[in-house]
Amino acid sequence: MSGSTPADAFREAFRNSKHIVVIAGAGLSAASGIPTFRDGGGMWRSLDATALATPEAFSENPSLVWQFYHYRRTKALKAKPNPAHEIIAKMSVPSYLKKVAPAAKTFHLVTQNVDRLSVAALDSLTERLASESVSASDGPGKRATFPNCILEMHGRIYDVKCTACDYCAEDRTDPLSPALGTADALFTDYHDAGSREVNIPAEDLPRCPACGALARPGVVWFGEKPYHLDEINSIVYKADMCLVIGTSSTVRPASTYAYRVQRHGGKVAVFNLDPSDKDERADFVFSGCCETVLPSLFP
Ligand code: BV8
Ligand code: ZN
Repeated sequence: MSGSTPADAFREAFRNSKHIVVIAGAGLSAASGIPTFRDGGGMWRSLDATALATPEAFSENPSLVWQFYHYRRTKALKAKPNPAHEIIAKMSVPSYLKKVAPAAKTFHLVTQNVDRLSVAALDSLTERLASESVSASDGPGKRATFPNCILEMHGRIYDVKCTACDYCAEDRTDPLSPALGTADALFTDYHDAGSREVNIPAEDLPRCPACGALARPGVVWFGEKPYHLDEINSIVYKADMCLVIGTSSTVRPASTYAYRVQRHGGKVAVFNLDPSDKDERADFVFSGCCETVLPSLFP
């Protein structure tokens, strides 16, 4: 197309898409104040987050791992969705998506994030649309979104899961146990280099309300099986447009999806702050903050 910019070329490709999938990572929530995993050299007390997000770390030092998740839960509870979350939420509503992709049949968000901000953005959008549809006398009820459009493949930070029985439920209580609040107070600055570590006895860590055993955060750790794998595989198989937003694409299997879409002829658009060696295979690369780039592409 003469004189078209990369943005025009992307919008044109997006317009012709039928099955759209977004793969999101920590960069999507950065503008909401949620630290990413690999920026700034160590997310918490300069400890490597990926060394804490393992079953081994938890069985060895449940007190430290719970303090890490207490810190992240507290951050997430204060966080609000940002404009990038809101754009993705709008894409989950057929009436909006049809405006920018008239041929679209399905939309899915596969998120590596556990902060639930994408769900919060979609909930507030559908509530607003429902109230508008009531006022426009279309009758009550939420405007439909694409079915099962958000897949939280690494779990949910507010879920509390038992280490012994099959109890697992959302609990936004903060702190989850008084001892976690006290320990937190000892670390005014989370960059504290892990010194003066407070060792919370297991009996004062979050316990399962059903059987009393030690509870754990309901997230997927390294070496554990992510959620919704089969569903995600069939979504990826059918997708003809994949947006990769705010992820270093270092964690498998999430990092494999974009190029599986491309391998069967789909397009890949990367939205990232930092360039990554995988970008050269993308059809479109938009460098910058997703919370400003996405609204500029989808006004
Ligand atoms: C599995 C939940 C198989 C917890 C997370 C060797 C030994 C053992 C395992 C492996 C191994 N080699 C490979 C593996 C597999 C392993 C893996 O990939 N390891 C990596 C480290 C090599 N994967 C697994 O173990 C997975 N499970 O494979 O199971 C299996 C199958 C069947 C049955 C049994 C088992 C499970 C992985 C899940 C781990 N849990 N999180 C928690 O959150 O605490 S992963 C963690 O990393 C987060 O979910 C995070 O989202 C994810 C990926 O990181 P990113 O999201 O990409 O974040 P990052 O900071 O890296 O990057 C942010 C990006 O955003 C940057 O590029 C930055 O520039 C950009 N950015 C910043 N600001 C902005 C921005 N972009 C745009 N706008 C901005 N404003
Ligand atoms: Zn239990």
